[in-house]
Amino acid sequence: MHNPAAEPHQEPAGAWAGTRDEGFLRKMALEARRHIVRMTGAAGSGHPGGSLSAIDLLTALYFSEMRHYPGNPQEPRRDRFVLSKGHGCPALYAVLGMTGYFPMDELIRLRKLGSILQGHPCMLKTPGVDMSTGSLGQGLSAANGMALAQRLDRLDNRVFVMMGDGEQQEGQVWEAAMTAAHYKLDNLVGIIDYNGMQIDGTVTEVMEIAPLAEKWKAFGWEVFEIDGHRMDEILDALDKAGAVTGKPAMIVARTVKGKGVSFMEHNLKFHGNAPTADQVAAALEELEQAEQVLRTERPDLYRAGDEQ
Ligand SMILES: Cc1ncc(C[n+]2csc(CCOP(=O)(O)OP(=O)(O)O)c2C)c(N)n1
Ligand SMILES: [Mg+2]
Repeated sequence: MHNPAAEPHQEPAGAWAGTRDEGFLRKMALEARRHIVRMTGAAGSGHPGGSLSAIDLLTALYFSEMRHYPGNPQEPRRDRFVLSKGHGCPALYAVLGMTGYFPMDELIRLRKLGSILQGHPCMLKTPGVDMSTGSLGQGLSAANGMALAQRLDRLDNRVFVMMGDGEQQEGQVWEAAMTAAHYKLDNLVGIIDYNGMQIDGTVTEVMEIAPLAEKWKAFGWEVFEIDGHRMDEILDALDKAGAVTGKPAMIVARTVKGKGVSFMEHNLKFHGNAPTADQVAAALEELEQAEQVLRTERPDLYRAGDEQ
């Protein structure tokens, strides 16, 4: 019988794998934010707000937590990631590019005809994308299937899935929540990007989802509530989620839509609108200032030759 676990496999590539260096992760998140701003600006469309709220979490996943193989995207032992809030894909594309799944100059071709980087993630086009998403509410169901399959194959890899807070209003999410608990999927970790905003209003105005953590607990999940922009809290929650046995784990991460670019923060306009050329310049200027702060705090990260 075919047993993928018995096959030789590549170790994760790149110096970032498994790092706990918060300064390094903050540096990567800043770089990813610049890519998000540039690529949506170049595309003239896309979803910068929900990409910027998710990017610290995605940076921790791809540069620290996940076992993945950019040089061999189909490696059977890879952890899986499902971006259920598929419109946030500029964030995913940034970390996939930075960790080496494809050349960085692809990023600027976001949403172009024939590009490998479509407006929503496509598993047939983009190396490193394991599930096509964009229709909200479906990702957790797909992740459940992956987690069950990996259990059947006796693989020890894990499945991570990120959902939006507005997405919690989809009924399918709660069917999938029951399923994961019923099957005790402790190889599954969910993350909710709780930025308080959806497409055309706050989540509270459109359809309240609170008390969110309590709901997931009631559905049989172990729940961790964190600030989704603090690397220490993110790493700690991922550790704890990884240690949960007998049930799935959910990280409810409080975030800010548009985080890191002041005029995008809490601004509904940047849910689904790209920055203009002037706004791209202003955003990059702000991110450069943030980089200066980190450079002062952690000069070791910026020694000549260490620049990425
Ligand atoms: C089934 C479905 N309905 C509607 C949409 C259109 N849509 C795209 S993004 C979005 C809002 C999502 O809000 P949230 O889940 O909070 O995402 P975030 O704030 O992280 O961008 C909506 C309604 C969709 N993609 N799929
Ligand atoms: Mg939201």
